[in-house]
Amino acid sequence: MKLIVAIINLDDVAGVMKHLSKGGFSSTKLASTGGLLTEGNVTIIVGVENEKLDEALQTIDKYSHSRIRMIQTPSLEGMDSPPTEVQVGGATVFVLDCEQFLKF
Ligand code: 2BA
Repeated sequence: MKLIVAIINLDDVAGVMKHLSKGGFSSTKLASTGGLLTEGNVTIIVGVENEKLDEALQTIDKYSHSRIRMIQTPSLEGMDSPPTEVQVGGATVFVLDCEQFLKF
């Protein structure tokens, strides 16, 4: 079994979770905040059987979109520096081996 930990844009999470659920996947949503932008995003965790991993990852990929954000970089020696573009997302995904899955 695998545990997917996926960091997703707030605007995409409803679509991702709806389609995971349609595909028979259970998921849990946790509020999170990006370290660079310090904006809210969402982390979802999904426990999946090994043979269903690709299907779950494809669903997360399909319903997560990338966005361009502007960030203000720190000024140098008091001079204002222009805002810098960063591309955020689609999803940032970690796949972990899950040793045990228990429900009591
Ligand atoms: P943030 O930390 O707010 O980062 C937003 C975007 O800023 C990132 O988009 C990336 O394009 C850029 N960025 C962040 N840190 C950077 C760095 N040290 N050097 C260069 N560019 C940097 P994404 O890569 O799509 O990440 C979206 C969100 O996913 C991140 O929001 C963070 O919450 C999470 N994330 C990304 N990589 C991670 C990692 N290795 N570990 C934990 N969380 C991660």
